Amino acid sequence: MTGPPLVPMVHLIEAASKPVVAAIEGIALGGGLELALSCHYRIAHSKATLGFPEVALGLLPGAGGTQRLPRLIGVPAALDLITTGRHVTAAEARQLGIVDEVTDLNAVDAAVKFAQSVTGKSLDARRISTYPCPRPPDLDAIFERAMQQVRRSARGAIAPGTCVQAVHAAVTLPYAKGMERERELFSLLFTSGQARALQYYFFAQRAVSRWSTANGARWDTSKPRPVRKAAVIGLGTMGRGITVSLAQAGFSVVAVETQEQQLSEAKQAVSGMLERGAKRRGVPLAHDKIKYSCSVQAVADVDLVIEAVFEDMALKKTVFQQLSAICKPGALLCTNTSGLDIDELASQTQSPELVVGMHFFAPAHVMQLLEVVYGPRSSPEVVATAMQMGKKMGKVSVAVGNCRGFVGNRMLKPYLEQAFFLLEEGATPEQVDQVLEEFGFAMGVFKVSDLSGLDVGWKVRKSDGLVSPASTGTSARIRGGSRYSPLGDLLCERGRFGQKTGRGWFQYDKPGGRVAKPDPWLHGFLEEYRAQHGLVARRIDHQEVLERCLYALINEGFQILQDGIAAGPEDIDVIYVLGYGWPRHRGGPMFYAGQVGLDKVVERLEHYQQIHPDVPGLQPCSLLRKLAASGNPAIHKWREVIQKPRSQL
Ligand code: ZOZ
Ligand code: NAD
Repeated sequence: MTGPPLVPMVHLIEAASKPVVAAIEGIALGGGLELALSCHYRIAHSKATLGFPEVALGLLPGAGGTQRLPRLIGVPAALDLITTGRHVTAAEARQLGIVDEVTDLNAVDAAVKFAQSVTGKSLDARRISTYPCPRPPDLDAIFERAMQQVRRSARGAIAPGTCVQAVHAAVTLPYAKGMERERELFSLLFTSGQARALQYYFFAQRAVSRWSTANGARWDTSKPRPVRKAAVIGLGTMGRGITVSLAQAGFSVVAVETQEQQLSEAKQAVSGMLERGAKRRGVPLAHDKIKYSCSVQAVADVDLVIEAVFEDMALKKTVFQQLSAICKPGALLCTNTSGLDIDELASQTQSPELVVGMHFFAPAHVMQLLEVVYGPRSSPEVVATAMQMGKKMGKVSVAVGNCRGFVGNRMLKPYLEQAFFLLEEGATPEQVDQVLEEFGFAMGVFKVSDLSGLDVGWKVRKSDGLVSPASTGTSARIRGGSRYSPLGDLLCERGRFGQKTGRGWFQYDKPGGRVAKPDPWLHGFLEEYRAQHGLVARRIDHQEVLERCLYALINEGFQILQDGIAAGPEDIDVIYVLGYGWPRHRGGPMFYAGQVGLDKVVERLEHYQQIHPDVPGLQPCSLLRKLAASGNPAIHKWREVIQKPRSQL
């Protein structure tokens, strides 16, 4: 590995005896900016964008960028740009000193004119590699802070910290030595699995926008309908965030609750979110976009409704019947259900082709994912409209088929189930979460459960007939012949719904609090539970926690592919990275499985299944076995092996 071929070119340009002026139009990201920094002058069009996004692909600017940029704009600004990959406008680039001039006219013409004006002037002071790197007095503190910052946000990704080391070399070493260090560090990143995972993920996220559905609708043939006014029904955990996302995207919103008290609490929460959004992220304040109402009649003239009432099929059916009667003809009726049958809801309406799932993720104003769930009767243009709405709200929309839990929550079920079983066998929520967070998840599964609300899953289990508080002995932990853990149900029976009640798997300082603290009450409760069920706690190592939780989730992912619910492994990976905080530098669960080795995943699942024969989720599914047996092919070859049900028609 000798580094990118751009290196000799940038050195030749910089060494030229004639002035070289970079004319920057459009985007100068990565290699483009490397090239521009090797020039003696830089002129940018006012609409140009500049930056070093390499860190997001698991790399660093490897053609001298880490050595030149701090020499040009100073260490703190260079660290910021290189470690975040942030893009800057031409105006900011001018302010930082990256470009010499900004023009609203043709940048090439301006650069030629500029070159003529500097002809004959010495270039000695224009070769950035010859500049001494500025050394502010608090240099050590700057690097210490930068390292702390990247450690806090990187969640195990190595590129940001390596970028800091490369910039450090610019300050501590002469240019030539610094370039050697940059090359070494680049090579380290290039050969790490993380760069491959991040590059795979980069293309996966683009691939999901070219969606297609099992009944033949496609991104390039289905035209979205115009939507100006939307409504949200139910302003709880999810409805509030959905309202904020819609208003911030410029839609007029009618927000509906059942009673004045809930409405006024929701209004206060929504206003807070809008104000923090404006303050922290510069999003325009959008209070005036929202009208609040306690009457569902207020949605009569909207183009699209998103229902976000309790996860209760009977209630949702009533709401859909009402909406079908009240809404104007052609209005889209969407549900934010976590996993109920979209088609059953569609059947309550006069126009089932207008019904589609718009499944947001908690916290809904922050998480970047939207699962668009198409039922067998959802029309192509309705799917296209929901997909486009997600995009307008700044989210990545992924089209998925209709089944229990769709893609994300269907995989979450066996993952959460393993986490419950681990508690029964001796683990604590903080231990399980620590292992998952060390792996790189933004939050462990128990913290996520507290954030979402334990009552959401409880309502579903109750309606499925799984919750039977009276049963004791082994039957309390068996349902339909399979192992079942009632732990979540027992917590809900005690009013522990998570963050919203201030108690769940963890304790919080108040209802609505966000800082999770271990709860001694829960430890005592788990001990009592184990004693009552004759379970003996054992020490469970990190590897077992990780393998059981992740491989059960991954196995379900393969089953989903086999069933044709997700179009491809990329869709699943994007859903997990953007919807559930899966570490991007591990590519997503399906990519990760390929990196571990599909045969190894099968072998470990079989191992755990032998120990827990009453857990069907540990039985490797046939697609996973088939792929493992065909020699662990690269992920882009999986489609050749996947036999989708539609291809058998
Ligand atoms: O930690 C980041 C994250 O991504 N966590 C993972 C969240 C996740 O996995 N969500 C998916 C839940 S599952 C789901 O939604 C599907 C479903 O159908 C569930 C059905 C029930 C199933 C239950 C079983 C599990 C997160 C983005 C949360 C925070 O990241 P940062 O710490 O970098 O963010 P900040 O501090 O910059 O804050 C950004 C905004 O997020 C708010 N926030 C942070 N922590 C929170 C939270 N909101 C609620 N609870 C928390 N614990 C924070 O307040 C800020 O918003 P604003 O409005 O204050 O600006
Ligand atoms: P929640 O209990 O926090 O809020 C539900 C709200 O709906 C309550 O404020 C309630 O007063 C209101 N409501 C009930 N009936 C109503 C009616 N007829 N008209 C208007 N409002 C009504 O629930 P939530 O967690 O926000 O979940 C809402 C929906 O979103 C559920 O279907 C859930 O499965 C789904 N979902 C939840 C999450 C999550 O993480 N909590 C994530 C994605 C999807």
